[in-house]
Amino acid sequence: MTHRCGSIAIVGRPNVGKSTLLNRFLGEKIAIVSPKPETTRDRLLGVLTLERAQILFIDTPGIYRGPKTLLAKHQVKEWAAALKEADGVVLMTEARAGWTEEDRQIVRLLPRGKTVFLAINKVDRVEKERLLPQIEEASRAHPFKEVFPISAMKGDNAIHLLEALIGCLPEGPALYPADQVTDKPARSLAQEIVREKALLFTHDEVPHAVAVLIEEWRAGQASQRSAVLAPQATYVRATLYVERESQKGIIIGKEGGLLKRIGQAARQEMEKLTNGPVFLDLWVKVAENWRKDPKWLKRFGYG
Ligand SMILES: Nc1nc2c(ncn2[C@@H]2O[C@H](COP(=O)(O)OP(=O)(O)OP(=O)(O)O)[C@@H](O)[C@H]2O)c(=O)[nH]1
Ligand SMILES: [Mg+2]
Repeated sequence: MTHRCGSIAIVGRPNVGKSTLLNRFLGEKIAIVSPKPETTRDRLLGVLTLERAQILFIDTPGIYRGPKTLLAKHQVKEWAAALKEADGVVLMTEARAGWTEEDRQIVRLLPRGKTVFLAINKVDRVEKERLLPQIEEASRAHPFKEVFPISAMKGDNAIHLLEALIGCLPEGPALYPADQVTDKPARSLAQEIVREKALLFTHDEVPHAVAVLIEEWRAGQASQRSAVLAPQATYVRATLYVERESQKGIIIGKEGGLLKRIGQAARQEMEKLTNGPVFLDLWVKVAENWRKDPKWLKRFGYG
C-alpha cells in the first residue's frame, strides 16, 4: 500500500467554517471557533494520521476587505505562507451566501497550478435546490478539481472531501509522530481558548480588540504522583488585553461578572487540554491601539 503525506491549506472568507472543518477532520478541537468573523489570526497546523496517509491541515485566517491594520497585514501574510507550502487547497464558501464577489477575489489570489477543491459549507442551513446554481457559477470562475457541499458542523459529506484530499497528496512517509495533533504547545492553545471565550461573550468592536498573553504556566504534577491522589492543579496566569479603557470596563462587566464567565468557560476547556484541574488567574489590561503597534503585535506573536 502506498503511503501519502502532504499539506492541505483551508482558505476562504471569514466565518465560513474553516476552523470547524479542521476540528471535524481531526476529531478533536484544536482550533478556536466563534460566530464572529476574523476568529483565526494565525496559521494553525493540524495533523491527521491514518494508516495510509498523514495529512497536514493548515487552518488560515479568513481573508477580508476590512480596515488595513498591521494585524490584518499579518493575517494576509500567514495566509500566503500557508498557500505557498500546500500540496492542495480547500477553498471554503458558505451555502447560504452562495458564490460571492469576495470568493471570486480570493480565488484570483490563489497561486497557479495548485489543486483546489471547493467546499460549500453549512449545507444544513439551505434547501438543496440552492446548491446547483452556485456550483455552476463557482465552476465558471475557477477550474476546481471537485466540488463538495458539506456541513463541517454536522459532518455531512466531510468523509468524501477527505478521501479526495488524500488522493492529491504526494507519496511519502509520515513527517510527524502518530500521536502528535498540532505543532502548538498547550500554552498557545490555552491562550487561544481564553480568546475564544472572550469572543463568545462580547460584541461589536470588542472581540476584534482582544489579545491574550499567558504570563505564567506552572504544570500540575499529576504524572509524578500516585494515581489515587488528587492531581495538582496547573496554575495559569493570563492577561486579556483590549485596546481602550472603555473596552476594559466592558470585558470586566458589572461586578466582574463577565470576566468571571469568560474565566470559568476558559478554565473548563483548559482542563480538557491538560487532563487535570486548572487554576486560571485572569487579568485585564489595556494595550492602547495594539493592532496598529508593531511592538505589541510582536509581543502577541502576530509579527
Ligand atoms: N450551521 C452551520 N454552522 C457552521 C458550520 N460550520 C461552521 N459553522 C459555524 O460558523 C461559525 C464560524 O465558524 P469558524 O469555524 O470559526 O469559521 P472560520 O472560517 O474559521 O472563521 P475565521 O477564523 O473568522 O476566518 C461558527 O459559529 C460555527 O459554529 C456548518 O456546517 N453549519
Ligand atoms: Mg477560523
